[in-house]
Amino acid sequence: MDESKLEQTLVLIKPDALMNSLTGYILSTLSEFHTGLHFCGAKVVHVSKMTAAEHYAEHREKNFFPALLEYIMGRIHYADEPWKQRVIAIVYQGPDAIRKIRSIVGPTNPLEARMKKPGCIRALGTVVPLKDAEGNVIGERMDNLIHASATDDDAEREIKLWFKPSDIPPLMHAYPSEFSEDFYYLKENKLFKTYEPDCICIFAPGEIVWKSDLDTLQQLSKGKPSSGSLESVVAKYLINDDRVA
Ligand code: 3AN
Repeated sequence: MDESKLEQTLVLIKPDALMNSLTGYILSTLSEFHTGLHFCGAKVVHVSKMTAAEHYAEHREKNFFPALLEYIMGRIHYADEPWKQRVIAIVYQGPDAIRKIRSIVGPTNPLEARMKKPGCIRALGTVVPLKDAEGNVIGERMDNLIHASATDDDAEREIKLWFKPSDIPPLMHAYPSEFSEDFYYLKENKLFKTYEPDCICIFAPGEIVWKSDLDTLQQLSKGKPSSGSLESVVAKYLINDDRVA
């Protein structure tokens, strides 16, 4: 198959879009009829702080980072209804998937989106001032309804963060996967290969996992440096598991 046909991108329908019942509109706008792209993964996720922080790792040092985590975790739009705190994560696949979806999504800032690209999805978003304890404006929160991967590298990192290989049909896997031959457990944010009381199983022998995640855990379990972090693996294999905060 032509490799470009396999291009994949991650979309997150964020809590403000869910609260405003824009899910149907977004799904129709991104439908195969309009974009030529296919679904290859979809799930409803209660976003842990670990997943949120991994997803937005590049913004860790920014002043809007804490507000960004609260936003994607649904704590702003569903403050009093924690069971509704969720996003819809979707993988789309097809020719030019990343550019096509970014173009329909529009600029990051909803005010700019309205000016520069009327009709794009983010034109329906809003910008909220962020204030310090004294009430001084120290920045802004961009409630822009939807996330879409910006580059090939972002798409790979993000799809692997939100989806396990078994969440995606086998013929639609874009990245190498492998079967684990070992158990890997988590306890108090540390990795173990043998069972400890009160540990959580990250993955078990026979489970299909992204090869890069297996490499990461193999390296870390030997005490060696790894290109991926323990959090980036745990955040995904324990999605929707409320033992991970
Ligand atoms: P995009 O989502 O368009 O790829 P990124 O990756 O630069 O933009 O930023 C991720 C998210 O962080 C944005 N969707 C937005 O919610 C928030 N963000 C980015 N830049 C700012 C900023 N200058 N002020 C406030 N929030 C921001």
